[in-house]
Amino acid sequence: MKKQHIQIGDEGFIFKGFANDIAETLVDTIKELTAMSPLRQMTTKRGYQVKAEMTSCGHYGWVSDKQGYRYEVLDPLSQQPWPDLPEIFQSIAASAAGQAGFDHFKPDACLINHYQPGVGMGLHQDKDELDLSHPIVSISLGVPAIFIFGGMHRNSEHNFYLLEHGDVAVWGGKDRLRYHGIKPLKLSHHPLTKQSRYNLTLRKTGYIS
Ligand code: MD3
Ligand code: FE
Repeated sequence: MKKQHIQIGDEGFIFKGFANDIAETLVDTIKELTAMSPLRQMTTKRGYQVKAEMTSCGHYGWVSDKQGYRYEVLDPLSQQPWPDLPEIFQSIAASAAGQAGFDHFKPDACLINHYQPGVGMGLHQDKDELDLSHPIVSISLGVPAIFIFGGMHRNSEHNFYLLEHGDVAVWGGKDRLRYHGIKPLKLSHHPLTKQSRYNLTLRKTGYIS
C-alpha cells in the first residue's frame, strides 16, 4: 500500500505511518539511549523550565541552560560524549528526507523529546544549526499530538496537524524557519509508551565534526 503523505508547505511534508514497521525498534532503542544519557528537564537563559524532557544522541546534542541554547559534544550530565546515532535512526531519516526531495541527508544530531500528558512545546523556530540548507526530519512515537505549523513570524497564521505514532515529518528549504509548536498532550494511552509521546528530530548542525 502506497503511504499517504500530507504536504504542509512547499518543502514540508508529513509521511503518515512512514516508520510504522520499525516503530517498536525505535522505542526500544530510545530506552537504551536514555539509559546512557537520561532524559532531563532543561532550563532557559531566562530561567524557565522546558516542559518536555530531553536528551540527545549523535555527535552533537542540543543543550539549554542559563548560557542559552547551543550544541555540545559532551552530555553535561554524564560529561561523556552523547550516545552514537543509531544506524536505524540514520537510515529512516535519510529515506524520509529523500522522499521529500532532500538527497544524501546525513544527520549529526538527534534530539529526543519526551512529553507527558499536559505537556506541549510553545511556538519557536529551529535556528540553532549553522547550516540551515539541510532539512530536519521528525519521528513521532506513542500518544498522538497536535502540531502547530505557523509561518515566518510568530504571529503568522497557523495550521494544525495530528502527528501520530509512526508519522515522519520532513521540512527544509523555505519552510525550514517556520514557527511551530506542539499543543499540550491529551490524556491517552499507547501500548509502547504508556501515556507519553516521544519525538525524534534528526538534524545536521553544520558544525565541523
Ligand atoms: C518545524 N519538536 O524539537 S517536530 C523541536 O514534536 C520540535 O517534539 C516538536 O519542534 C516535537 O524543535 C515538533 C515536528 C515538526 C514538523 C514539521 C515542521 C517541526 C517543524 C515544519 C517546519 C518547521
Ligand atoms: Fe522545533
